[in-house]
Amino acid sequence: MVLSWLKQLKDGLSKSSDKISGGIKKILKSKKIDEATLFELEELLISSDMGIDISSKIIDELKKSKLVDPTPEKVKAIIKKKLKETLISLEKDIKLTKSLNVILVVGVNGVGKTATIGKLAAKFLADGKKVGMVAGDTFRAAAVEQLKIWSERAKSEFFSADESSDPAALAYKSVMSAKDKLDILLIDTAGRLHNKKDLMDELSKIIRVLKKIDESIPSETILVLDGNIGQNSIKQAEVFKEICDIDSLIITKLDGSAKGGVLIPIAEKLKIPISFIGTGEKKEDLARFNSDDFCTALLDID
Ligand SMILES: Nc1nc2c(ncn2[C@@H]2O[C@H](COP(=O)(O)OP(=O)(O)OP(=O)(O)O)[C@@H](O)[C@H]2O)c(=O)[nH]1
Ligand SMILES: [Mg+2]
Repeated sequence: MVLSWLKQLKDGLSKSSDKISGGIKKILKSKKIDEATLFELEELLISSDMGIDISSKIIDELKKSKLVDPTPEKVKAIIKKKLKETLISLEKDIKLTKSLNVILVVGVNGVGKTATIGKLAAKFLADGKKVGMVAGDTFRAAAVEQLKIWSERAKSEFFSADESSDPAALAYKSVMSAKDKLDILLIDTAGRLHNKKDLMDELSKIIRVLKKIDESIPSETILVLDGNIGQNSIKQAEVFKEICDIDSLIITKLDGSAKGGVLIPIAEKLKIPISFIGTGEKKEDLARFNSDDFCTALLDID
């Protein structure tokens, strides 16, 4: 079980790990660590988008280590140790401490909010929870249908707007009817451009209305970011941070790029931890963010 789960994460991150692992092997052909190899290693780390700060810390550590006979395994072990020191503080579990846990999922268009909700629901269901989904993207009929399909897959309750097309009203009604019935309610929201004021105002309204039921709702707000966008995500996130208290990030589509290191500078700059990462389109392709597993997969360590 544990092995297959790690293999799945490794497969999901294989574009990044092929690049890093293949690069390390090539650089270490000279079997020594000198200024030139250190320079190449630093370039390689930076090219995975993990950021200059952490890359230079790793290089300092490699210099200090004065490795005799530097094999890729030994070098990867040093990189992992240094990476983990940073990543461990970015781990975060979604809290499920309430009788009804309302999870609001936000982010710009197309980052993977709806798919991530489907994947989360499948995980919670496997843990024996009663789950509901709210189609808070009330403008697009296709969006409602897309979430409905995920809810059928994950055998979850489904809430969508009838006569009212106001997402805040739908969110309110859904929470009221899920009380005493469900453990978790996942609220999907319309993808919004972070520079469109009216849509951002609508999101504020959803939050305001939820807080009227109980100040502690939503119990978790998750910002979904597309790992392919790289550090531009930071700009998006800053706008969302102004209107919601973001509890954790979910970084998706890490399977699609060789720059899987990008979550490090994103989470560090934003000072928001990471709960899950998305590594594919299937319902299984969502992994709890664990620094040890992530480093093992990113560096392709046995
Ligand atoms: N490869 C890959 N694709 C993903 C991942 N997560 C989501 N996708 C795909 O990305 C596309 C957009 O996902 P959605 O879930 O519709 O994104 P959204 O944020 O809800 O989009 P809007 O509702 O338009 O704002 C879909 O084709 C998903 O299958 C991932 O981790 N990896
Ligand atoms: Mg959507």
